[in-house]
Amino acid sequence: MKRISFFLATLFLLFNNSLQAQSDTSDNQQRIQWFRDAKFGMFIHWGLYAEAAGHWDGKNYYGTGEWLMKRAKIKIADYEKLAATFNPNRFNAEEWVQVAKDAGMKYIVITAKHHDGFAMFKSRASKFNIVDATPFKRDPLKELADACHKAGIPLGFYYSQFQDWREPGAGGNTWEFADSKEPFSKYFENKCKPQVKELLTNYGTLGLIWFDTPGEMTREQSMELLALVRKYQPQCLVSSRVGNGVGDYLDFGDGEIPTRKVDKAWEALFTHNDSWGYVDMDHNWKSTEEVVRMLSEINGKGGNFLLNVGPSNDGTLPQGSIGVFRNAGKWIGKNKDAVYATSYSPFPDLPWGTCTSGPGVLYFHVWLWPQDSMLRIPGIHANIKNVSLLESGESLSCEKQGHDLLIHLPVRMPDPLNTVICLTYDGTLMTDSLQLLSAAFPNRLLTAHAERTGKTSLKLYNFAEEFGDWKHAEVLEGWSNEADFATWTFHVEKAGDYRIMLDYSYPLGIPRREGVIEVAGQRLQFETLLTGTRAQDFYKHVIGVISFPSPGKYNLVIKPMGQGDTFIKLRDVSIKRFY
Ligand code: FHN
Repeated sequence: MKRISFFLATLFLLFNNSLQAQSDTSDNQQRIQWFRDAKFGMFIHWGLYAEAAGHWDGKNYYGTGEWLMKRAKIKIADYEKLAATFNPNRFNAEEWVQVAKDAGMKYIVITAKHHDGFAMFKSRASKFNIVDATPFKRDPLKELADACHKAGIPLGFYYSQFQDWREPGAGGNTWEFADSKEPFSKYFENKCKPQVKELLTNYGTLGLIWFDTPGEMTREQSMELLALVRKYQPQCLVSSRVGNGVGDYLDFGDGEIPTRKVDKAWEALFTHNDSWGYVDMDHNWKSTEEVVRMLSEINGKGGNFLLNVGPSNDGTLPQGSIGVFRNAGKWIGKNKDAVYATSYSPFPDLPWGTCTSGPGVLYFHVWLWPQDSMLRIPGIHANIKNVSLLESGESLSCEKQGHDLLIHLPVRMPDPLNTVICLTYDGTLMTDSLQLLSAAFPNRLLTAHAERTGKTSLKLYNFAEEFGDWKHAEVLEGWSNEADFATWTFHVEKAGDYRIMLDYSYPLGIPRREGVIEVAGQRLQFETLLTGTRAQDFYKHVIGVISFPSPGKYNLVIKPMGQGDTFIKLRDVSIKRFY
């Protein structure tokens, strides 16, 4: 049975690559290739909101800073007073570009105009811009464009094409223009398109335009913006947030990493703390370890990691970001072959880290080091030439065990952030599509990988206490009786006892339900715990221990017992060897 799955997996891989090549061809591979190879970019949210830094009228606004005007319902006449004191005279474009280069970031995207309508560039379409309305009087986007061109780093401009809280016809200002009858077309023709044209014609060659929150725009309007970009800068990419399925590459939700492999070029984007714009109270920085592992996880799924920094009102980057970015860059510098111009992993989810790939080469990114120093590569079939530590080049011995490969590792983990192992091979690579249930590490059965039966459905929930720190959960729901269930199929590495935990939400106020997990001829019954009132109130419920009598392939089924109206909203299934 396993042999057949190899064949199917290989067919999938070849077909998938042909799809990828086809989608690249239709996307004009030459135009998109630099983006596919870049893997890591710097997002910069910088605007008038940095002057407020999360404070307004004696009140502190926690969460994302660039939404201050909306969250505090600040009138336009009051908000624009910020411009009178906005003077970021410590701004140095070359310093910023150097921080990006030292971080290993291969492109930069900066906010030219965010939802507040303030242009961070000289604009004839609106006097509410940094040159005409502030004592700074310089055009920072021009200085940044010159620095990027000098450094050979593609520059992109973020433009909020639907929301503009100064414009009655644009989206977003519900506190001053709630009754406005002004058509969107007035803003679209008089400000949006003229400013996009200014960005396309006054700042030299651009790598991309990063449109955002398309709102109620029509497909025709999204296409008009694409046409504008193509007219003035045919090589310039357009992000999918131009709206209506238009664009050269996919941007996922804020803070979202897809659970499935994605064919088109795509980007995952994250704040570095919990805010896109500068908030002087927000010091919740992601660590170098988190940044490095997120980069590898995203690259292992074939995407780019766009990591944000929010400069302050004096024009400097927060020290909390500079240090982490620099250290992440040091790791990348030692492992660049495993990062840039790689493709996604040919394996199902790996319990100890992830994998990136290239022609004839696999890079295993390992951050959970096996206690027995044996790294199991599941379901691999290839004519292996060499296995080594990428950074030192030290060769490692390995041995086949069935369809798996066991690599003998050093006892001590060479790089605790993420140690990369390089495997080179000849000819074709075949991998098994079955996930390995590891005996050495905790295992996650992703809801997206379950086979769903009956009314069982999968839904992506997005949660944000405040914008900027969006969290996401792909949830199995819709199931209510025994005809509705979810099935996972996996390969157990070693016989033994394993503990199962379900991560789910089940609201207060409705009767508890019973459920059952069926696997290896055993049944684990459970009664739902009441987890809370909000959709994001999840709970990790340890259900029990099951025994796998031997290594091999198993199906695990989860379903409600009896009849009822609802059941759990399941976010995750964790299985760990029970010692
Ligand atoms: O509303 C914006 C937000 O302020 C920020 O710019 C993010 C970055 O992806 N985009 C929108 C929310 O998704």
